[in-house]
Amino acid sequence: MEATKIQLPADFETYGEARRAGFLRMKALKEQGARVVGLFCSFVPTELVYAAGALPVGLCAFTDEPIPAAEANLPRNLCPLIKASYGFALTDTCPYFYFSDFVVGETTCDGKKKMFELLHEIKDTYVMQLPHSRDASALAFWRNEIISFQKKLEEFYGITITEEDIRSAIRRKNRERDVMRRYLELGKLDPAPMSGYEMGTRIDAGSFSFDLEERCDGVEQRIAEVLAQWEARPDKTPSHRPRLLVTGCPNAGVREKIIRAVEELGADVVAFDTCNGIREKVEPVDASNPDVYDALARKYLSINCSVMSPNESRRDYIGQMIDDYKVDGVIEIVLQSCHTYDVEAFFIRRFVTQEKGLPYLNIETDYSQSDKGQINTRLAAFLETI
Ligand code: BJ8
Repeated sequence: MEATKIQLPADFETYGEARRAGFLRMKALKEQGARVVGLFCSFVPTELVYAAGALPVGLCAFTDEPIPAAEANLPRNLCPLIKASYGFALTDTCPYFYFSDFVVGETTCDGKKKMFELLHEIKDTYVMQLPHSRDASALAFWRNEIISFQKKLEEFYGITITEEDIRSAIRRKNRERDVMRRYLELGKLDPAPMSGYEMGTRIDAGSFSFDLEERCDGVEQRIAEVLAQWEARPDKTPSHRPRLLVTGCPNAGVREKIIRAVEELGADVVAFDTCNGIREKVEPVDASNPDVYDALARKYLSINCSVMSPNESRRDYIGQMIDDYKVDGVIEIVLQSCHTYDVEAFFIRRFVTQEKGLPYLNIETDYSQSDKGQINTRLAAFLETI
């Protein structure tokens, strides 16, 4: 196996650094009167938040620091992401939560939707009722939920959101999706032009630069740099490092002990079927649809998260990614007590091993460091099978 060389750009910011740097920017924006809406999930149509002249901000949920406090009110055997989300609010240690005018939740998984009831006691938490299928009645129901969310924004801020406001936000968000998708698709190049650790971090950290256009421009610039470096590489032979696809739950809270670790062991993470990967970015909102709410409803219902049932489209998409990114193995990350990803892993494992003939590794973990050594051993053994 080739020596480990994770090349990070000189200006690379870790997720924690980007999160801290964003605090001051957010404080300054609030002092200038900015409207801020806190959220947790890819299903929330941020187009409406932008259309309201507000900034959507992803709330802190990716470290174990506030979990002990959260466990005073929540069961211990709950997903760490849910406990951290609530814990940060409870301990008042997430400035983004503090600066949010209100929070938007969604009925994705059972743990989250019940946690939002507790969260509402701390701050106004508006919950979108997400249907869990994609048939015609689900689509009509979700379209109505989107209209209700618009009303919430209008009433809360005392404004009127016009159709043109929404269409303009759709154009801006579609551009963002396109830029992020092109950045993530650099992983199709062989040898891999950058680390998966960088890719995932940059996507997550991007949410802390609140100017959408500036964020897009920064990533466009990084795409150009990466491509120029890749074209100029002295050795033109393909890499022998295993190329991995990571799928499953959001991975920001376990990125160091899984993604960074496997790259240090000699593999390249080239593709992400996750919410900080291409999952939400692959399909734009259809700007030509005359019914703007139908366009939003269709786009967001198509997200291949395991809370949807059935969810075959996730398998289809993973299969396509395996081919397009020339993947040699798949790692599925399941956060502890995440039942939907845990159960759906049965289909993903069978699909990857039997239909695609590739090795598959399932890692169930939480945000603690207690299983770091064991995970490292399993990752090393997994790479031996490729
Ligand atoms: S669209 S992946 S961000 S729901 S909180 S389901 S890990 S038990 S986060 Fe998610 Fe939206 Fe889907 Fe993406 Fe499991 Fe934990 Fe629930 Fe979770």
